[in-house]
Amino acid sequence: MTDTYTPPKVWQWDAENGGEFAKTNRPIAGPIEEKELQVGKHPYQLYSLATPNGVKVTVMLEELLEAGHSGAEYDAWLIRIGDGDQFGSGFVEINPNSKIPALVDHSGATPQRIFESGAILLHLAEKFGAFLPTDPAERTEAMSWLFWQMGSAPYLGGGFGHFYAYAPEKYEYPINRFTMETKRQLDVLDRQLAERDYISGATYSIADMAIWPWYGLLAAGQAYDSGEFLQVETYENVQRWRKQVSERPAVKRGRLVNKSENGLKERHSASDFESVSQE
Ligand SMILES: N[C@@H](CCC(=O)N[C@@H](CS)C(=O)NCC(=O)O)C(=O)O
Repeated sequence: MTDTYTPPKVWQWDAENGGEFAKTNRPIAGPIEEKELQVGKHPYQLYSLATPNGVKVTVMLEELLEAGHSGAEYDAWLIRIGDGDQFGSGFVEINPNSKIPALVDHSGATPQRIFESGAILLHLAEKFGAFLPTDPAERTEAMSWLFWQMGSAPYLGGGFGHFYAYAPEKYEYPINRFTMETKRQLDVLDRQLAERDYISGATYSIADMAIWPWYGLLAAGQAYDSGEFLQVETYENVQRWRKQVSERPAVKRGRLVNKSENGLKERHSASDFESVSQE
């Protein structure tokens, strides 16, 4: 490995050179093997993993159930992205983008696939009339923050996280660039939360559910072992909000779903949580 890299005229795929993600990073889409998905008895079938993008959806489903929407019962199936489960034919049929989370809504006349965590949150919020304000101005504000998260988190996860924590070698340029952006994003949230209890206003919404698993856990020092490096304690409003959200029973449960260690690999019933600690 040299310190500099001169790109060749034509990029070549070196399957062994993807660092920790060598098995999953691919320049092509589509399935690599025939593999059907399992289907349980509940209206919602979730295929996911307890990463920040996955947790958004399990928190939303648990919040809906906590709020008494029994129609939101779900089966959650584990997709091990490190083993390439997202490239199985059944998964690619429900998400041609081969990334978790993906949901199938069986509550209508024909099953409806939904991929992209933001689209899943919105689908469920509209279906149950919950966690999205009905006032048009408040709804638009919540949507702005939902889409802010979808556009911003790749700089955190795919940028900062990869170059600071996962890259096989550390380089100053990308670490500086993405640290700057990550701290700027934390400051955006900190200023927003200085004036309101939740991200988009006085009430907890799908905007909080989308943002908390990324920026809440980052602020808690639970992402990329980067708490001290980013000085996360200095974002005081983010700290107040992330603690408030993490106390919600549905958040505690949602975080445990599709977790291969110290959690529930699969979730098929509320009673499944009795076997694991929610603290
Ligand atoms: N924009 C997508 C991103 C989903 C995403 O990046 N999922 C990651 C896990 S957090 C994944 O499945 N990675 C597997 C891969 O890239 O092969 C969403 O919000 O749903």
